[in-house]
Amino acid sequence: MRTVVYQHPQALENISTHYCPGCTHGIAHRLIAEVIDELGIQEQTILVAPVGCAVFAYDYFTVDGVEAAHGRAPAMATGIKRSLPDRIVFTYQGDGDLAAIGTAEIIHAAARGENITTIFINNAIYGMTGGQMAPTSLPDQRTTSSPFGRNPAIAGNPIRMTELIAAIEGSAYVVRRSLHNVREIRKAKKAIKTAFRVQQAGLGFAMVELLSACPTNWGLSAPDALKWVEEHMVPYYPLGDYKVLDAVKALEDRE
Ligand SMILES: Cc1ncc(C[n+]2csc(CCOP(=O)(O)OP(=O)(O)O)c2C)c(N)n1
Ligand code: SF4
Repeated sequence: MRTVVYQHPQALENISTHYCPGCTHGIAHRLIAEVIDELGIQEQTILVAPVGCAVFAYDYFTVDGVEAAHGRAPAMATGIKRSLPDRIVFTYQGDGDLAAIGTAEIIHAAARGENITTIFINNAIYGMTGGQMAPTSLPDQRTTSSPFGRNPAIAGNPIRMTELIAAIEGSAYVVRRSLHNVREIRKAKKAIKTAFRVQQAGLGFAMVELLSACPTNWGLSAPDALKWVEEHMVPYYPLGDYKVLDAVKALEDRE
């Protein structure tokens, strides 16, 4: 008898990505694709891609996809979902995209309780444009635009988007997970699945933040970057469930 231990997800193209070695965008893509396969929603899913390193995400998923201008993904997803309510619509956004130029879009999509799913990749830096400080960069974090470390007195404090969105009345499911080890990756997949199921059940806005690594712009090896996530990001951005409506809990209980 043959036991299948590895299979390429159908919802992901079987090609190499342009991401740097050790970048966790690839892990996030794989988890989303596995969830799409398991839920059997490949034909009805539409991805709204961001700017940033994931700008070509639509090249990797074998689902329909569109590209939004910087930060506008939740607005575009809103329009698509309202005109095609039978589709499963998700945005995939970095912290520069979601927490800088797109702050207004994500807050108002949550406030309206849009029935869309957002996967928020927080790597504490602008990856694509050369490693500048992002709203999520940690105090004292060195970036190309804060070479002496982020000084909150000058640059302001990092924004904890998950806590912010969870406080908004329209959101239904808002959680933070991490991709720095296998145990956390498994938890992340479960949360992504719940976030898609929330949309299937019509329960409203769902967001999963994933603490992620950018070894290239952090100037670290791939293993050290994962350690940096665990040792520096997790304490500042605690993992956990920040908003789970009772109706969502009922969904999880049925699983
Ligand atoms: C309207 C607009 N402003 C600025 C840019 C430049 N830009 C492209 S990607 C990016 C940063 C993206 O960082 P993030 O969203 O954190 O994603 P990452 O690259 O880290 O995955 C910026 C500032 C742009 N493309 N469009
Ligand atoms: S620059 Fe950073 S976020 Fe972008 S692909 Fe490379 S490691 Fe990933």
